[in-house]
Amino acid sequence: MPHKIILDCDPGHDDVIALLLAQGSPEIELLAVTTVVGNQTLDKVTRNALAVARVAGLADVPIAAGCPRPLVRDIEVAPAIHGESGLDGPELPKPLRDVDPRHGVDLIIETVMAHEPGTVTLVPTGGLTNIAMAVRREPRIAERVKEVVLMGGGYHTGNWSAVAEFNIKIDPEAAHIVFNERWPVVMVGLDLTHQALATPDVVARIDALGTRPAKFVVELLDFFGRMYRESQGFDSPPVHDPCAVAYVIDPSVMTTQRVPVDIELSGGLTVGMTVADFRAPAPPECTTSVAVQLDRGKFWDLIVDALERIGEVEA
Ligand code: PIR
Ligand code: CA
Repeated sequence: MPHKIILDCDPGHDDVIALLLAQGSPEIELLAVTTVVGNQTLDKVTRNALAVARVAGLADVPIAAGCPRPLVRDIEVAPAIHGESGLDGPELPKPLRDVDPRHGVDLIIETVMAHEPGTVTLVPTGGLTNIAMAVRREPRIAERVKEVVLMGGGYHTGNWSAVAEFNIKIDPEAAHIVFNERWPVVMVGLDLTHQALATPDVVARIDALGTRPAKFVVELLDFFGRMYRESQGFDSPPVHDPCAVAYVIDPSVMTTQRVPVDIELSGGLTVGMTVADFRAPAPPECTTSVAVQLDRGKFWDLIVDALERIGEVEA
């Protein structure tokens, strides 16, 4: 039985790779894609999702737009990393399909409630606004969702401040809601994703596939890599978001540790910090865990295999 997931994203270069990984993996049944303000404004990231659906040959999965701004804070986007479009680099095809008329938050709730309890995994790869709104609007999803496997946070490092990661920092109140719910949360944070560097050998493997979707990924990584080099001094760019999907496909792709995690909301220097308490043992009521160590070989094999399965897609 494949794992049913809802991908809640803000595409975004690495969000696109997460989408392709989900689409090309038989272990995953993609039930819905929802978008949220983050790397760029909601209209831009939603347009990107629709365009990428065409690149990936994603036909029947609904794509719905969610929240256009964070719960409390002002909008903060990331053009220095993802460009003005949110997906600068490759030429984007005109979308072939329309956005689903439902609100993204409603689509999340409807989808979770329509499936058996304990069978749907939420995979957020952007800010947590939609997920927080969904669980406030329909609290029963907290028991129904199997788990929340999110890309965000970091217990030793930040990228949007010294101690905060972008997805958490842009909507810390939403993150606070999500991390304090009863559902299990697996935090796939920067500690893990900074091990998923798209080094030249990896890019060459993807390039060698020769298909249109693979070329699209290579062009994404080219732009993303340049931005990461210029603005953060990385030799190769970390592909954050597919790490969360990879965990759902095969949890043995990384090690995790069960530790309490909470979100800083009021610190002068530390707003959006994911405060992880590594003092053992974790109390029995602890529902959060953090990703620690990536099996790089397994991870890149999953990406290459998925692209291979997607194969050639008609333009
Ligand atoms: C990546 C992101 C935002 C800012 C930077 N500097 C890098 C996006 C990615 O899409 C990912 O989901 C997360 N936010 C990593 O912080
Ligand atoms: Ca993202």
